[in-house]
Amino acid sequence: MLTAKDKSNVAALWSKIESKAGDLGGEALGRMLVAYPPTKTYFTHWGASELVPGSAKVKQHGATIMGAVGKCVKGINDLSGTLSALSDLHAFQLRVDPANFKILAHNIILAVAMYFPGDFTPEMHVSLDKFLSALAIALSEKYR
Ligand code: HNI
Repeated sequence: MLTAKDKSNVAALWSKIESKAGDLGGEALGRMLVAYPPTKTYFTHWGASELVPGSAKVKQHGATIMGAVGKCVKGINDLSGTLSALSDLHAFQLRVDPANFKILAHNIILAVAMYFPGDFTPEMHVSLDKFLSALAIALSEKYR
């Protein structure tokens, strides 16, 4: 469960990283595709040349994902409601195995640590990890 402290940590961290959120998302998505190659199967419609770190599609979609993460920072008290439509989309149209949400979350944490090493204290790490875990659970809700 996210404590009040987790929520304030996430809000504080987000205010620092928000202006770079698009870059962070591209970094995280590009790394996910390389380090966890089965995740590439969901993006084959982009074509092989785009399924690499730094491609236009990866940058653009990384920014899209982080836009949704930003909405979740604002909607942290109602993640299920905030992610309801996106959960539907991932469950019934995109058919993404929800196990992958944790893999992307791991890569987002990694990218935050890379870009903001000074702000990535152990306390921020644990709150960000708990927040992204809660986000992944909410994004999985429509699967059942
Ligand atoms: Ni995800 C599309 C948010 C995890 C595969 N995804 C989106 C969109 C958002 C989004 C926003 C755009 C929706 C729209 O067009 O209306 N995705 C998120 C978030 C997470 C996440 C917040 C977790 C933190 N998605 C994942 C994972 C995979 C994934 C882990 C697969 C491994 N998502 C997709 C695919 C699309 C997508 C595929 C469609 C891409 C496209 O080409 O339009």
